[in-house]
Amino acid sequence: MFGSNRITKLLNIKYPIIQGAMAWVADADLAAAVSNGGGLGIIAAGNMPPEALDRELRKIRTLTDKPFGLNIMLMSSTARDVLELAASHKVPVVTTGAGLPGKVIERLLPLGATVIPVIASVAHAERVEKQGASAVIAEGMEAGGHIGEIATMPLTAQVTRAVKIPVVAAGGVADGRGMLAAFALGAEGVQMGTRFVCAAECNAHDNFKKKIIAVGDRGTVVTGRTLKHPVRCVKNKFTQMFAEMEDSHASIEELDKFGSGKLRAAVVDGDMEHGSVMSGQIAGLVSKIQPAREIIEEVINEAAKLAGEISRRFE
Ligand code: TUI
Repeated sequence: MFGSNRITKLLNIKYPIIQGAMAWVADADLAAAVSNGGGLGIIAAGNMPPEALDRELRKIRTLTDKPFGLNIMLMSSTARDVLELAASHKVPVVTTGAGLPGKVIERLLPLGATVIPVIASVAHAERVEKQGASAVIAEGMEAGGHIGEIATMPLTAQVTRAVKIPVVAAGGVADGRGMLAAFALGAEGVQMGTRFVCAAECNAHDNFKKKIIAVGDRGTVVTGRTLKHPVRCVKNKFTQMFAEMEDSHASIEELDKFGSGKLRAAVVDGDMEHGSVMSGQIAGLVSKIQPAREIIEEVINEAAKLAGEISRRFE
């Protein structure tokens, strides 16, 4: 129930839905499930040791013959190794986040890879377009994890005006209504993270999934603004303590030390109080665990039905 557009053609996928790259969460199992469901699954390298990432990249080829992506978190000390693994494994699509992707584009474009940076401003979108990016993911501050300052609606509306390459909207999208809203603003695809945490194939701890299902619209908070590194997480003891440390002007070193290992604690150990439970503001809309394929089909069918209803309203 979806024709095709520049994003489906560029990525060679059925539906223009990309799974958000979530460190510790987005492994070969989740990415393969999304790709097999007609979207684009993404393995998040995060801070993964290169040997572990090498195993995930081998594994995904055994789980799907569909296109998939790899995300390079540019702030990570392993980003260079990840880039070389993307090259040696001939990963078809590479997304980048949390930094400027010039070197990634320079290295991978000649190899025929599709490079799609996540951007959080118009200036950054224009810059990566000039550098040769194939498309951009415009991620608003409704998203979970490390975020920019602009909300998805104004960001998407302005980025789609500013660049010629296709734009994928991210942050605050978890259903067909959100997808259609993004398309109304000129996006040609959406990226969803929070909803895919609750995919049946996602290996995140059950406590994490249950937490996403339990929280409402006001369940998340942004910490790290004083570090110029804002991160959105579910409100808990960890975010409360982090905010208190920021209020009392703790040093970057102290905050880094306090934050270290907390995402793993949430995703792997299921510690919902002392872990960093990264989630988007749309968590309140996520109500159940379902196979990735079902999530994708539900979103597409809802968007298609709603598009018809809305167009009739304007006749
Ligand atoms: O990267 C993300 N989201 C992330 S990365 C991440 S890993 C992490 N682990 C532990 C603690 C903290 C983070 C969790 N979530 N999204 C993509 C994104 N990129 N959002 C914002 C940006 C961005 C911001 C500034 C990209 C480029 C940029 O460039 C400005 C500059 O001058 O560097």
